[in-house]
This record gives sequence, C-alpha cells and structure tokens, in this order.
Amino acid sequence: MMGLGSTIGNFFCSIRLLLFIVVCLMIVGWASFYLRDSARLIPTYKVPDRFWRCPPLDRRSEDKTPSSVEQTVKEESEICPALSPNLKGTIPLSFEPSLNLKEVQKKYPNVDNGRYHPASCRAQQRVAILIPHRNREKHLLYLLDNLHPFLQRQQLDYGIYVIHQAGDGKFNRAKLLNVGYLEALKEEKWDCFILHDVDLVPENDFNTYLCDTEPKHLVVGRNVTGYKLWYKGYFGGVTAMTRNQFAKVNGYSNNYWGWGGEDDDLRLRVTYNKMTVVRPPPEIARYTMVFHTRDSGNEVNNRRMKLLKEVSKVWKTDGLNSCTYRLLSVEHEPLYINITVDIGKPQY
Ligand code: UDH
Ligand code: MN
Repeated sequence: MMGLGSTIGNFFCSIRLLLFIVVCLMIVGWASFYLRDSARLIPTYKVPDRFWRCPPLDRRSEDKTPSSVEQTVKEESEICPALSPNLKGTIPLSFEPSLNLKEVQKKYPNVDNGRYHPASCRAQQRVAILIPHRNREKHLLYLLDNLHPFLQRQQLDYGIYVIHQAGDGKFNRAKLLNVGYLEALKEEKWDCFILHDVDLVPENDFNTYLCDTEPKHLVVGRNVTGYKLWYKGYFGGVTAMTRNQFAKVNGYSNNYWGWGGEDDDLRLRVTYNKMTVVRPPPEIARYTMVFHTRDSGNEVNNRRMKLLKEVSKVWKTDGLNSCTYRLLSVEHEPLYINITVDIGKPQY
C-alpha cells in the first residue's frame, strides 16, 4: 500500500513540476516578446516590401563613376539602411501658434543653409523638397518645425526649397514647382524631388521621402477628407518623382493659373509616358492639413477641364522646356532656401 501511495504521490509531484515548468516557459516567452516589441518602439505595419526597400536608384545606376572596385564596395557598405533605425511611426505633431522662425532655427542647429545629411552613413538618395509658397508664413513655420526632425529620422540627405511667387497676380503652383526643379538642380544634382504643399504635415515617419521606380503619391489620407483618398486619380498635395521621371514628363504644365487641375495634368503626363503611380499603405500615408480658407489670387481655375483635354497634344512643348521666369533672389536661410520669382501672368 505504501509503495502504491508513494508512486501516486511522485506522479502528482511530477505533474506539478511539469505544470510549473510550462507556466515558467509561457512567462519567459511572453516577457521576451513584449520586451522585444517595446524596445523596438516601432509599430508593425503590413506593408508591401517595396516600401521598405529603397528603389534601385537613378543615382546608383547612372551617376556611378567607374572607379576601383574596392572604392565601390566601400561606398556601398556605408549607405544608410533602407529603413532607418530611428523611425517612430505615428508622431505627435506640433502646431504652436506663437512659434517664430528664430525659435525653430534654434531647435535645428544641425541644418545648414537649408540642407542636412546624416553623419553616420551615406543617404540612399539626395532629396530636394520643393514647396510652392505665397503668404502662408505660419504654415511654412509649422511645416519646417515638423519636417526637419521627420526627415532627419529618415536619415536623408535633403534640402528644402521654398519657391515664393512674387506679386499678387494669379497663383500658379505648378509653374513654381517647375522653377524649383530647375533652380535646385543648379546647386546640386538631386536624385529625387518631393513636390510639397506648404500646409500638409506628415503624421507617420514610415512615409519615407524617397523616390521609387515609379512616381509616388504620398498623400493617401488627410484629416480633411476623413483619411480617405480624395478621388481615385488624386496625385496632388505631396508627390515624389526622381529627377529623370520629372524630366521625362517635361515637368508640370505652366498654364494652370489659380486653383486645380495641375496635379491631374501631371498624372496624365505620367501615364502618357507609360509610368504608373504608386502609393504607400493608407495607415502610413496620412497627413494633417492645417486649416485654411481659399487664398485670394488662387480662385478656382475654370479653364482646367479644357486644359486637361489637351494634355496629350501639348505636354511635350508646355513644361520644363518652356518655363520662362525672372529670378528675383535666392536666399540661403538657415532652415530653407528661399527662391523668389516673378513667373509672369496668364496669357489669356
Ligand atoms: N499656396 C500658397 N499661397 C497661396 C495659394 C497656394 O502658398 O496663396 C500653395 C501652398 O503650398 C498650398 C498649395 O499652394 O498648400 C495648394 O493650395 P491650397 O492649399 O489653397 O489648395 P487646397 O486644395 O485648398 O488645399 C483649396 C481651397 C480650400 C478652400 C476650403 C473651403 N472649404
Ligand atoms: Mn491646402
């Protein structure tokens, strides 16, 4: 009897021991999973591979001067990772109404004449941010205050160009962006251009300001449209095109005076040149648009539908190659390069 009792006792003892070990393993497993995730502080998104990879670059294929193999290997190994380790995901944005330029400058002393490049590695692409502007000083401050840390976390080699339309004639966003492209290329062989409204602030730093193998539209959602794509072909707000993609479509049309149509025109140019539009996933491509009403001088352009019907006929002769303007000044401010330009007025 004693023998059977102790055998049963041992059996229960082993079961308890086994249970204890299983519980311990569960705790260790859960803790390591939790700690690993919180240590990374990076949200996990289901994102197509292409947005983590950096696209094969014009720069690498076209600009590489055939030097020694050794040097090429060294350069390659110093390139920043496609996905910066400094990304945070959704970031709280700051819109401080009392903000002034001096204060913002003080916050980012590492930006020199509107430009920055990471110290620890060679950036994947040289990126010029082009911002068309007139009479939106506060929006510009908000954007600079949020964009500099955003771009630096992405380990980009970048320059911010603000293209300021002189005078109070009809506003022409597209022509200003053409001027920005042409003028920026005079001081650096930028690989990638981000065509950026002044009032759109990116909410998630996984929305990388790098160009892709196809033109990339970065604004899937905005607070003002319930974070839904505005319409199927929407290509405005913030768009990324390589130097060559933009040159291939002859840039924007110069003929859209007032609000609307110029972004649809650019999308048509892209499709006529057998390129497609890519977009990051909606949970990443999110923007806050600073509230504003319609600006005077930027009234709806009623000619836009007529112009859009003619894109296939005119894109080759209306664009970068026909962009005439009078450059008034190029000032290197600490946080951006300010280009002031007289772009003339409508021909009608
Ligand atoms: N922009 C200026 N100054 C202007 C006009 C336009 O800087 O006077 C630039 C600026 O970069 C702006 C971009 O051009 O972000 C696009 O213009 P927008 O912001 O006026 O266009 P959006 O489509 O608004 O955001 C249109 C008018 C909204 C009226 C809302 C009434 N419900
Ligand atoms: Mn706007």
